[in-house]
Amino acid sequence: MADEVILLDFWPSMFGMRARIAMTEKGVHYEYRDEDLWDKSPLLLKMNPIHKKIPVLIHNGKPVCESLVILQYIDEVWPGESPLLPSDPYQRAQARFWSDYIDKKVYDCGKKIWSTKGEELEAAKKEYIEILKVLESELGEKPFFGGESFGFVDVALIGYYSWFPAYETYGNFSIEAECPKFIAWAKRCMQRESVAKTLPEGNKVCEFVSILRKKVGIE
Ligand code: GS8
Repeated sequence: MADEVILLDFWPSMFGMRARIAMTEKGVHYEYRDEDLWDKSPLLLKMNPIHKKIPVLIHNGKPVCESLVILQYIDEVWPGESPLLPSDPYQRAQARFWSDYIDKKVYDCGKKIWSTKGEELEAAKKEYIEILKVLESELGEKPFFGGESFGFVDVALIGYYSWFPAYETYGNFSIEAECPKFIAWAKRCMQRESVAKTLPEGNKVCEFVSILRKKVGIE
């Protein structure tokens, strides 16, 4: 019997993008279901009763929650010809370390850029650039975070790139001017079909962020 794979997701989510990119890379056929996060489906509440968040991957009826856990699961179930995680235990540990760094730093700081004003916004922009500079130094001269090929950390990080136009619009700054190496890496990732097909248009994300700003009362 063929695998049944369903992804509960929400189109602007950089967490959901991780699962979409990984499954496209692996050629996994899945059913995409866009959730209304302000009116969550009974299926989402049933499949992720702990956090009630997307993304949730439902594989033959069984849920897997948390995007980095989903990413590792996809890599283990469908290793294919090019696994996302390296085989060397030390390199694997490094990939997990940097994905964890991304989760702890990048999302929250990005959120501050579109949801604050004045001094708080200025501090958030400064911190965001510092975080990207740390990532740039980890990337070094390599084309991708794991080395020569597109891998785990690239998948974990690239979704944020689709939010950059929104950060730049509402933060009134240029990320490319500050972090050209980071942008060069992002453009390299965008050459992959899996990434280009998955990331939403920057102006669509800007429109969505404008709605979020109204919701949090900043616009
Ligand atoms: C984060 C998922 C998340 O924040 C992961 O999967 O990596 N650590 C988790 N999902 C958000 C949408 S994207 O910002 C979500 O589902 N929010 C709904 C809510 O908080 O009610």
